[in-house]
Amino acid sequence: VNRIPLVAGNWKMNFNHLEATYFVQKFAWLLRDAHVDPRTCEVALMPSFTSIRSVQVLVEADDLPIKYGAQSVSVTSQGAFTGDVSADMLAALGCSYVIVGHSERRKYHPEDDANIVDQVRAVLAAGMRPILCVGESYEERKQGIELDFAVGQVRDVTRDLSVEEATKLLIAYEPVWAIGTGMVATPQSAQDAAKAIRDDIRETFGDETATSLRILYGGSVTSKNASQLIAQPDVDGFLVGGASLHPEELAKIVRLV
Ligand code: G2H
Repeated sequence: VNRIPLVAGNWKMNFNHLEATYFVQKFAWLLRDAHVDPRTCEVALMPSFTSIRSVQVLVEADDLPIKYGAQSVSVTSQGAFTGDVSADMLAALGCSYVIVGHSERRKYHPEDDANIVDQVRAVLAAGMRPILCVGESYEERKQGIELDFAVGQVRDVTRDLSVEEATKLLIAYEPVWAIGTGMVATPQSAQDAAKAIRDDIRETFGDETATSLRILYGGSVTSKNASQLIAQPDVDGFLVGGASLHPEELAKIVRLV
């Protein structure tokens, strides 16, 4: 199976454009020092909207092996939508990825399944790739229905996609109880969820789409737990939150992948 792993730093609402610049300069140096090869591990940063341009300028100036993207996107393409940012605007900045349906967006914004499907479509139409986030809360895990829940979330969003669209998708399995808590999922439960998701995608979209689908794990990933998680056959990389705010720590995780 030839799935190039992806380590994506989800900065959430951290770093203004000057801090982002400082981070990228330091991080790029660390990647170079570690001889990170983008053909064997892809690296991406997901800054706030206000910092994307700063990241782009540095990446393009030095042809850095760093991709970047956004943490959310408007479902409409343009017009009277005060405060929104369109997929075309992000694509024009050279974004490769957009996180869609992160649990923090589902919680603090009116992002329901219909909105998330529309975001996925908007991202694809603009030529970028969505990273769809799913994952159960502590309640569902207690009831033992975590796999059905995560698979159900994937289904709710993917059911109307074509095979071509589904093939461009990435999925991040992020159990809500593990987000920012220091309580990382065990390698086995990350594997179980990733496998359940891949099996379900296989059923709906066929073997080729399922085999090429990259499934990331997210939730309290650090350089201490990354090795065991990435050793799982269906875990193809990470969406890293807190640990991605420290260039040395993020570079360490990249080196382990
Ligand atoms: C989960 C993750 C990044 P953290 O939200 O998306 O954050 O690593 O801080 O748990």
